[in-house]
Order: sequence, then C-alpha cells, then structure tokens
Amino acid sequence: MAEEQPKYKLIYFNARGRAEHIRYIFAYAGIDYVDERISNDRWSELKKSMPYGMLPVLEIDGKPIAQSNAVARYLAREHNLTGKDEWESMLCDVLVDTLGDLKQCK
Ligand SMILES: N[C@@H](CCC(=O)N[C@@H](CS)C(=O)NCC(=O)O)C(=O)O
Repeated sequence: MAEEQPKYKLIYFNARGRAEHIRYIFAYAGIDYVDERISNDRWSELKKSMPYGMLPVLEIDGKPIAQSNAVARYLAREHNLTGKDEWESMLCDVLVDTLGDLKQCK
C-alpha cells in the first residue's frame, strides 16, 4: 500500500519572499499543500502563536516548523531533490547560501 502523504500547510504573507522556494519545491514535486497567505492585519495576533514569531511556517500534519531553508531542505530530501550524490548536494547548498546572500540588505 502506498505511504500516505503528510498534510502540508504553508503559512506566509501574500508575497514571494522567503516562501517562494518552498512553493517551487511543492510545485516541482507535485505535492498538494495549502498555501495560506495571511494579511498584515492578522499578523500581530498570529505572530504570538508562531515558533520564533516569524514566517514562513510549514505545518506538517499540524506540527508547525519554522526556518524556510530547514523546511526547504527537508522537503527536498523527502522528495529526492538534493542531487544524485554528495557533490550535487553541495551544489544545492551553494545555491541556497548564495540566494541567502542576495536576500540580505547591504
Ligand atoms: N530565518 C527565517 C527568517 C524569517 C523572517 O525573517 N521572516 C519575516 C518575513 S520574511 C517575518 O516573519 N517578519 C515579520 C515579523 O518578524 O514580525 C527564515 O528563513 O524563515
């Protein structure tokens, strides 16, 4: 019998920001998920219940997980998107860290 897929809910603002690479992984791997985009006026209340008080958060079967790159790496590993060997896996990490540098304001 096929293993049941976890239920995923991605919570973020209505923006690409730090959630878009997670959405790309879901789209590329063909994974169903709820893409919950919260408005700024809901945020101050919701913030209190989010781990570390920031978004994005991915709920996996109801368990809230913070940190976009940790989430993305987990999904990539689960769906065989980390390359065929350690070398390709390193190249994926290089890309992630480079994108992280680009997101920083200097
Ligand atoms: N290292 C975290 C950073 C998360 C982060 O900075 N989130 C911002 C939006 S991009 C946020 O939640 N800002 C609202 C706030 O701090 O109240 C990640 O990559 O998930």
